[in-house]
Amino acid sequence: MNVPTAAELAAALAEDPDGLNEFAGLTSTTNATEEPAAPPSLIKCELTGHMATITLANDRRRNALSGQLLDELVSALEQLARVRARAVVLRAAPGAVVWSAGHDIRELPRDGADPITYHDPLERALRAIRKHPAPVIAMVHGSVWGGATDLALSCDFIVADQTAQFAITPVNLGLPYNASGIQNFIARVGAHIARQMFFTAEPIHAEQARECGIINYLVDSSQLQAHTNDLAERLARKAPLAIAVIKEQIRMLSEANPVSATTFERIEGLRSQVYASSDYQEGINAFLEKRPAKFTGGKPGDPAPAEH
Ligand code: KGJ
Repeated sequence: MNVPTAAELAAALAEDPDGLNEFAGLTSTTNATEEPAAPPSLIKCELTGHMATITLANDRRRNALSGQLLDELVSALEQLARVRARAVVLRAAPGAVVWSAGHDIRELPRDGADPITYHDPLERALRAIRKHPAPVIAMVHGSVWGGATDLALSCDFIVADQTAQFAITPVNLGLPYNASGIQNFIARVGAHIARQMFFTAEPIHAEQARECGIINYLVDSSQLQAHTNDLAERLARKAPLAIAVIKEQIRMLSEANPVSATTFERIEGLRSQVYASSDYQEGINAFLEKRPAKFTGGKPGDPAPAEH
């Protein structure tokens, strides 16, 4: 994979302390004959001075958030924290019209297990962004789907152009979204817009996304990169320790939402009825077979619906 190791990053920084360091495409020095070839990297990571850019680079799969892509994203963020990058831009490759298609639907479990647990790679990535010490800026051109909307909303800023649209689509899959994700949406857009987004699964377009606080800066496509880089440079000049500690306080205080153990257990019990249902299996089958889903709303144990 072409995400450099921390040692490679540190060496690159040491070689050119005053100038612009770029480490895209640095490869591991491991002898290729010792291990089977790693799959091609699904992200690209570059460091220029104190500013880093992580590019989602799997347009063939519309940057679906597979375990591999998310592991690489988490690893890149860890390495950028070690070299003290002061601002991180998260973007899709130039020309991509889908920023990310969300959770890799092919990797959702089909065996009755909770599809989005605490240890799911998507959840790990969301936490890695929220806990990253430097500000993370999502630069959005194009559509953002499902868990990718949660990912973008977990960033500290969203800079977008008029092509940006954001959808959260678990009801298209019969999937029970999880409590931390729903909390994130309520905190960012309020319960009213969260209901609109979750119940319709329809994309919110750029203007409404700006009005309801999803997008911080809505700019012309021709200015998207310049505006984002300018913001990153301004952030990189601020006191990094103060930013890191204020970011962590905002995270902890906005997540400080006391829920009793009983309530949490009730939420988990309700969710399990959904991922154990035939609707969940139908939602995934319909996506894989490229057809509209036919949902019945039957709970586990209900008799199968009669064919019409
Ligand atoms: N997971 C896995 N594979 C995907 C996904 C995905 N989310 N999205 C796209 N792909 C695959 C397709 O199966 C195609 O594979 C290829 O990427 C190009 O997609 O048939 P293959 O070539 O083998 P496609 O559909 O041909 O591209 P477009 O026509 O450009 O349409 C792009 C769309 C993003 C509109 C479309 O792919 C789409 O609707 N994807 C699913 C979007 C979605 O609902 N994502 C939410 C997933 N759910 C969640 O994230 C969560 C957490 N949730 O709770 O629901």
